[in-house]
Amino acid sequence: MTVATLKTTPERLLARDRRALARLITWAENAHPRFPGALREIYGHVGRARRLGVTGPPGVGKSTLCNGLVSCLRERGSEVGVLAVDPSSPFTGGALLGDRIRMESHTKDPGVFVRSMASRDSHGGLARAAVDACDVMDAFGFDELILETVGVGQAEYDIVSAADTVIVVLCPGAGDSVQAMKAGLLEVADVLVVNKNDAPGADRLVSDLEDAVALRRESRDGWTTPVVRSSAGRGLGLEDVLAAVEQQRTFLGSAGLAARRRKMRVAQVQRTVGELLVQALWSDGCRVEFIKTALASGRPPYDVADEMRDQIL
Ligand SMILES: Nc1nc2c(ncn2[C@@H]2O[C@H](COP(=O)(O)OP(=O)(O)OP(=O)(O)O)[C@@H](O)[C@H]2O)c(=O)[nH]1
Ligand SMILES: [Mg+2]
Repeated sequence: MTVATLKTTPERLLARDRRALARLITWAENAHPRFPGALREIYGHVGRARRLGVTGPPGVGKSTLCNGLVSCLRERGSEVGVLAVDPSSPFTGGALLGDRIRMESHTKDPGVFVRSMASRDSHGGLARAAVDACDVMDAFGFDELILETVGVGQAEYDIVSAADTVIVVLCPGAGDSVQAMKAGLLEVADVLVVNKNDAPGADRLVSDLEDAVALRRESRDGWTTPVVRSSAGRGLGLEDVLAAVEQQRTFLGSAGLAARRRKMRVAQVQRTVGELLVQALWSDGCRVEFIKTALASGRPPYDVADEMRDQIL
């Protein structure tokens, strides 16, 4: 049976039709009403791909690194899907364009698929859209998924928690690296990469990070986060980064991986339940009227909120 004779978009995705792949990711991005049904059809095929999250402050070289990692993975025969997520838009159209240019070396390779996603296009919840897009790429049949996110905030935690392995990229000379440490990016890192190893200050940053890792009271899953150097711009250190990722995968093992993924799914369902409840809650105009009346009578906002909660539960 050819792809053209298959009827539904999910069927075509499973037959490895790229147009279906692009369309389903758009559905995920737009929270299209047909997405949950489509996911139901493909969900049995989700779970084979390894998911690598790459995050860090703006401009440290994440996209350049991802581009290099794609090349290495392709040399090993893996097919790779890349999702570049940018929570800080609408002002970063340029950054996404930059990502596209940096990934250009792979655009003619049928074993690589690159997609950008920005919050201006995602209807509520970039983390939700990112997880859904990963599921779609996973079901399509990529061996490896790379999820690049920019920034250091809560949105990145939510997004990278969809990954099996998290790489945090820093570079010397950026105050942002210190910010990243303060913001707790270190805590989510399975592998720390000091990119722009060719730039001044790299040695200092590496030793600072090694100290920080050593001081950390409890490492995630008992794994000691390695600090790896790269000069992605010059194509150096990429194999070292991948080797560190592979060591972490071996360390995690299948049971550790399954545990992480379970945790990710629980968080996903919790988030979704939250969204559904909020929708259901405010779709009933009476509740808003109740709030208005209570406030008009001079009651403090927290008291009104408490009463409403008690009424609902
Ligand atoms: N010196 C040096 N520059 C690099 C290296 N890797 C990347 N760069 C440069 O750093 C700049 C930012 O690179 P990107 O790969 O776009 O960084 P990014 O972290 O993806 O940036 P955003 O997605 O905008 O946050 C570019 O000008 C790259 O050429 C490196 O190893 N050494
Ligand atoms: Mg980038």
